[in-house]
Amino acid sequence: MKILRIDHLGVAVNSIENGKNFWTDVMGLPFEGSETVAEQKVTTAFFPVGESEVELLEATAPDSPVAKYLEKKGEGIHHVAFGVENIEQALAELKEKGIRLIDEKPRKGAGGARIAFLHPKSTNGILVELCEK
Ligand code: CMX
Repeated sequence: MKILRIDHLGVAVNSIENGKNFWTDVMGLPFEGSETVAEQKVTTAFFPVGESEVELLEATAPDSPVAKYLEKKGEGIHHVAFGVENIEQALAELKEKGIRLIDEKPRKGAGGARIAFLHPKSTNGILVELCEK
């Protein structure tokens, strides 16, 4: 498995509209636009930082994973995404090593990326996303 970079940090927020000023006006990051990923029940907004990005996540439905997270923990870092060269190969290797996969096969994420999540119980309590662009 080849990890290329930290692709993005996913930050759960109650409202992108209210949350984005900190990242633009205070931190000085550009706002790259937002996109709703219907399959994940989230709206995302991206703020590039070097070769990585901050991704704000707002739930689009009460049963969204992000809505559940906000209810339980409040706003904060929701996941860390690693860019990989070959996501199928990475998932096969991690499964072989006994890591609990949330997604056995990649699914569609924001920006046309192919993504898959690893369960926090296998990863020191962090929701890890693999992402191939
Ligand atoms: N980070 C760390 N731990 C998390 C977590 C997160 N984001 N979400 C849940 N957990 C923990 C819970 O606290 C819980 O721990 P305890 O058992 O110690 O209490 C455990 O994981 C299981 O959580 P749960 O509430 O019982 O189960 P959920 O139904 O909330 O499912 C998870 C959790 C991770 C499997 C689910 O949220 C999921 O499939 N996430 C992946 C998809 C996703 O988050 N999509 C949104 C992002 C979209 C994008 O970037 O495009």
